[in-house]
Amino acid sequence: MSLESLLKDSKNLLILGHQNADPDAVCSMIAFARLYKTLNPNGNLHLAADDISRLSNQVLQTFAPKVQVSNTAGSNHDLFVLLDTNSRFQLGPSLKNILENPKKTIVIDHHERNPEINLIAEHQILHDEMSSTCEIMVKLYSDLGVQIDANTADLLLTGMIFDTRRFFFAGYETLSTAIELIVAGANYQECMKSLLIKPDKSERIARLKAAGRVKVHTIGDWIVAISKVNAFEASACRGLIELGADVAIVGGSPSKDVVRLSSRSRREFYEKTGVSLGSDVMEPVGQIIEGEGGGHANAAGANGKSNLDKALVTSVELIRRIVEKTTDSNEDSPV
Ligand SMILES: [Mn+2]
Repeated sequence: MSLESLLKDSKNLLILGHQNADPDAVCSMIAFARLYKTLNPNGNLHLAADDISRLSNQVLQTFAPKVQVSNTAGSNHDLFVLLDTNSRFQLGPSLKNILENPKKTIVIDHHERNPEINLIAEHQILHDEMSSTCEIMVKLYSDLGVQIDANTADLLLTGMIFDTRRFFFAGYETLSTAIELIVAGANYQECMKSLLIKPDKSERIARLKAAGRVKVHTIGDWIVAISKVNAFEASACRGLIELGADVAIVGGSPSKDVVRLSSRSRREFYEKTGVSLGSDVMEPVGQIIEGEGGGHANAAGANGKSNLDKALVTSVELIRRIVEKTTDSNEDSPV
């Protein structure tokens, strides 16, 4: 069945975005709601996401202050649309059990395909070559012959700017679509502005404190920054990376018997040294702080009870050992 007839036949549509819905999710949800109302003016619809991000709230305030995104699903829906996600789990705790019937479910997404997608939805509009769900939305409007109004163009362009990191990840197709939206009436400057957000005061103070207390270690050509702060450790790590570190490790002890560590590295650091912050650093350091650690190659953390200083020193030593080993073996090998 075509998307057009599915939408025309539905009397009560539920439009879902992923948890902590980002601007791409929220903006594509609104655009889809408007597409539905154009094709089916008498239809009812409900927008739901487990929660929406602070930045998405700001975008809504700017372009669609009257739109309500609920954290509950409502009832009696005869059609479900999942936007910007293709997994049940991503819907979050309050909505993950809401999907009933794959025949009544549509997934529209640009993320890597979920192997279980056929169990969720019979109707799939998947474009992993596209920058964002908002970009897919532009294509759907054009396929269905519906014009994009200026306000919807603002929303869609904002979602695209967000998901492409201000067009860092963009090519010919994405840029042409952005131009198409500007021609439809989107105000590029307003879209950019809606995405500028100042972190909370407490978060900015934590980042500045972390910068003030930083200890800098150089390992080969790499700069490893270590610091201590008792709140927003992950944000402090990102701050230190922005200042110039290749690796940042920030630890804190916000209360007695609580030790937390957060770490971040540049992608290039992992690619060239092979040091994975999750398995090579935070996992072993988790034991030192009498807790557990892990995570990804470029972003990892650990939670425990004690030995914060020892953990920070050990983190640097673990990194040094691997980096020096890889450098040695590179020097040994004939070019
Ligand atoms: Mn997205």
